[in-house]
Amino acid sequence: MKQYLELLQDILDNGVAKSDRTGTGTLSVFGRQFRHNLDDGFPLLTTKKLHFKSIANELIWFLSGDTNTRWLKENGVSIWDEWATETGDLGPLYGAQWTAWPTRDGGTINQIDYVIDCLRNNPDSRRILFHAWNVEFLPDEKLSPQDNVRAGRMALPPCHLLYQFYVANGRLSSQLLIRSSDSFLGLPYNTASLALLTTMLAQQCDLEPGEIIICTGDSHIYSNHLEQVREQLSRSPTTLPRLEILRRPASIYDYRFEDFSLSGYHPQPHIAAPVAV
Ligand code: DHF
Ligand code: TMP
Repeated sequence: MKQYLELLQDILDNGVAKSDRTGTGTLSVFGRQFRHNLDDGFPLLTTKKLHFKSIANELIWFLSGDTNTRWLKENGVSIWDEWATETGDLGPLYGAQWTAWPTRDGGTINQIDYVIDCLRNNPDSRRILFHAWNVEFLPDEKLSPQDNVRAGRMALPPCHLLYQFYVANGRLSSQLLIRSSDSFLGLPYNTASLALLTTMLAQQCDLEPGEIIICTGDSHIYSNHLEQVREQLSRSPTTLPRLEILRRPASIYDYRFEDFSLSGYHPQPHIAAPVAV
């Protein structure tokens, strides 16, 4: 995860001060990429403690098609609370678009089923991807997340929006486009989540996990994360943990948090930072 720390340094060195929707202010660079071979361990930061349970349960929740925070809360995850209405609704964001993209005849398309079918039956395809940028439901930037949800729109437009997969030599690789990357808070989650999804899909499709590649568009550090970033950059990464999946669930939709066993995760202490809403 040296490349992640290099990206933070790159933003500090080359970032342009930009205003942003939340009024916080950022240092920002555009268009960066890093990759990680999953043979080298599970990419969960060791230079600060991350809450793996939040990452795994968020992914399970996306795959279930749920867009209400109730299940997350019941399972100890609060990372979406700030954007939800008082009833927990977030509008038709990730889970809805991944598994129930609406069609013109009133039906839905499950993009995850499509990806699994391709990986099993047409692994050389160059079209193995799913995405969440459904323009009809994007929020109006002038409204609050909650008012957008009340208007039938997403609370936030997708940040991690295009997932593409690639099979060669029996190994499954993935590439993710993140259009807007909160490099201190969001990016470590997005990286671990992509690694977990890739490992789960590989298991379901009798493949070995290969490489993950993360491409970030607006790659920023919020002005109120600078101290935290410097603290993190003063630390040295240690050995990555290993992820084992303890059983083979019947489908990609049947994973539970208890199926994941993370060993050898010995991170340095958590570094708290405020999230820009
Ligand atoms: N908005 C912004 N400005 N940045 C984000 O990263 C972000 N991410 C969203 C929704 N909106 C966002 C969803 N994902 C945290 C991490 C991921 C996330 C939302 C929030 C976060 O606050 N992480 C804390 C600990 C939180 C916990 O595990 O309970 C951290 O220190 O990593
Ligand atoms: P924006 O919609 O104005 O780009 O704001 C979204 C913010 O949330 C931005 O800082 C990026 C961040 N973010 C991530 O980095 N990763 C995520 O998974 C999510 C949901 C948001």
